[in-house]
Amino acid sequence: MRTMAGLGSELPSGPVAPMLLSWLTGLGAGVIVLGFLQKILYPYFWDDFWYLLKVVRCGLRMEMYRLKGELVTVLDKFLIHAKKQPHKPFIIYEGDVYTYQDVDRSSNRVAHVFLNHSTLKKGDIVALLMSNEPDFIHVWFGLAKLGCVVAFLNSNVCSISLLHCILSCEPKALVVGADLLGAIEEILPSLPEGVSIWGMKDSVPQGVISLKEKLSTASDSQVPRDYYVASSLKATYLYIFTSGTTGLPKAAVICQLQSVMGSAGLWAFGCTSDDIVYITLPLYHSAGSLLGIGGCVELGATCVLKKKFSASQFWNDCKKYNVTVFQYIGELCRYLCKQPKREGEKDHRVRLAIGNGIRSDVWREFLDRFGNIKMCELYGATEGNIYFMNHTGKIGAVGRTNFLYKLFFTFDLIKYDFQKDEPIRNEQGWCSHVKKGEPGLLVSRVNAKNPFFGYAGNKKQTEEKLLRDVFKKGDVYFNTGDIIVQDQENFLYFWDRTGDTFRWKGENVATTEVADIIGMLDFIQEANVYGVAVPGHEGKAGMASITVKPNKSLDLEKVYEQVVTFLPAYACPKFLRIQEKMETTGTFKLLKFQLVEEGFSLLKVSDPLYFMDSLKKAYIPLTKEIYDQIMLEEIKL
Ligand SMILES: *[C@@H]1O[C@H](CO)[C@@H](O)[C@H](O)[C@H]1NC(C)=O
Ligand SMILES: *[C@@H]1O[C@H](CO)[C@@H](O)[C@H](O)[C@H]1NC(C)=O
Ligand SMILES: *[C@@H]1O[C@H](CO)[C@@H](O)[C@H](O)[C@H]1NC(C)=O
Ligand SMILES: CC(=O)N[C@H]1CO[C@H](CO)[C@@H](O)[C@@H]1O
Repeated sequence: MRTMAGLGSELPSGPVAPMLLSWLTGLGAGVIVLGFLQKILYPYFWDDFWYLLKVVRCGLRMEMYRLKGELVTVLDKFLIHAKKQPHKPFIIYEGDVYTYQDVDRSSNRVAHVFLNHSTLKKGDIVALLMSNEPDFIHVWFGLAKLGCVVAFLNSNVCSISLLHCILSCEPKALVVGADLLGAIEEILPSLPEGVSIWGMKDSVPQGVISLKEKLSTASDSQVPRDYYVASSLKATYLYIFTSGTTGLPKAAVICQLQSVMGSAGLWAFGCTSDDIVYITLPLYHSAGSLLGIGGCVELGATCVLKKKFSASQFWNDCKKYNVTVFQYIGELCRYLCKQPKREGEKDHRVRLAIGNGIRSDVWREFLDRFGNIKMCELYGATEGNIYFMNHTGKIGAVGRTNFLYKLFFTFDLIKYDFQKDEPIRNEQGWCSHVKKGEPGLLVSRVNAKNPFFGYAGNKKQTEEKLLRDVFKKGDVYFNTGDIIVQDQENFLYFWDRTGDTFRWKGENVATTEVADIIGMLDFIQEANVYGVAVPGHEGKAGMASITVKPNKSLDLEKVYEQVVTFLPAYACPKFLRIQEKMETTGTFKLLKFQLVEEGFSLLKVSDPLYFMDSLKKAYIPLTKEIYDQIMLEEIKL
């Protein structure tokens, strides 16, 4: 999920005073220069100025932590609020109110259970598989109180992919929500013996310990601070799974710095402790957890948590709980716009929405229909070291930059070869900048100020996200994999994603993962997976182009069964294309560019095409009739 968790950017290093000084002189000089130019050249001066001031304030706060050698983490902030405002609602879930004190005590209980009945200690990793519910936060904070690193598992992921995720982060324990115990039964025998498994239910399958039962007798007293005190901003805090650019999901390392910076997001957009924030996005992504929950903790605000987004209940919930802020992804706004019109749609207290991926047309329609809500787009990758916020109010833009911003975040847009799917290098081997208005690959310099912490236990994939020797020998850049355009006024627009992932329903789909699953079928020669644009949908729908082994025949039923069994719903290909032969590049990479261009168009593709019919639960031939219905947005994908 792209969020602003990548906000963790200025990690100060080197002598403090010169750094502070350079920031301040930089800012001071900038102010004077801009003052002159403002009226003619710089209409966004004040917007930029206030925004930068906040960035500077955040930077100074980090600097203070470093100076004093004492870090106030998100957990520390939570404990401060729990003491100061114990009776203030922190979480509202299905009508029940959990105050700051309630959550504090419940998380103490979790901590005590593990102290009492396990050998978990500071630095141990615990995987958490849970839907959005208060227990997610109780367990997360409870384990944080023991200094454990919690790895959030995507609750849509199942069977072998889930097993892979769990194994890849080498946890000492796995905690599973009541509603997800069924999902792990199948993989229980494959889990290593050293992993203890805890279920949030009274009756649990064999081999699982009932956390719920133990909680009922656990103490709710405070855990000593020595258990969790964070040694530095670079200390690992969480693992959050992302699909990077290739292969199965990977655990991105989230350190204290990123979590503290992420929690400043709501504040940076102007939220206060009086705000009531509606979170329907999954907590296992950084948007929901770091920005949403972390943001509420930072402010001491209230969060209305929803198990799952529901378009029909959305505005009722907002009215019922006096919601003032919500978090979105582009799809969410589109679904809300598609709901039948009702009376009094502008009659609510929502004033701000924070998220990403809303398209200009939806953005306009949304404002027209639901009233004057300030939409705050932001850009960033969970594991990345760069972020943008639209702090000026330009529809469609993900953010804005200027030379001052570039003092903090050294990023560049470089020329990209879309056919070969790699950055263009000149004869000397260097990359080059694109001109304004041209799409380029967003890369961000990795150095002490903008660190990249990589993926847990995965050197190879960490290395794959990095570009080296970009402009000069020895430089290192984080490859966001996103193509961005900067216009003449320095607004930044999201253009496309490169490489081997695409986004669908707010999740990243790694094409190699899908291809591997299909490739397991014995009649498949090769599977080439990519995303295709579909009218009226955010992101790209999955398409698998396959070739069948000689003397074998294609069994569509088996393909269907295979993908729905082993892949989360959002990753199942919506379309199949059956090719005779597959073209590869000189380096045997499958060629995708042409295939993506042709999409599922009956006019351009002569190969047989199939469509996943979710009602018939089968792949059916893509007829002219179905094709037209998809183009007219009459079929829900
Ligand atoms: C430890 O476990 C026992 C038995 O379940 C329980 O009675 C006791 O209260 C627990 N201690 C703490 C500190 O939670
Ligand atoms: C919402 O605000 C109204 C008016 O201030 C108040 O009467 C009501 O109790 C509030 N509802 C909730 C759930 O806080
Ligand atoms: C496919 O079948 C034909 C005839 O039945 C046979 O000659 C050929 O060797 C087979 N090819 C493979 C790869 O099995
Ligand atoms: C933080 C911020 O100012 N965001 C702006 C992003 O763009 C929308 C477009 O209307 C503005 O309303 C927001 O104010």
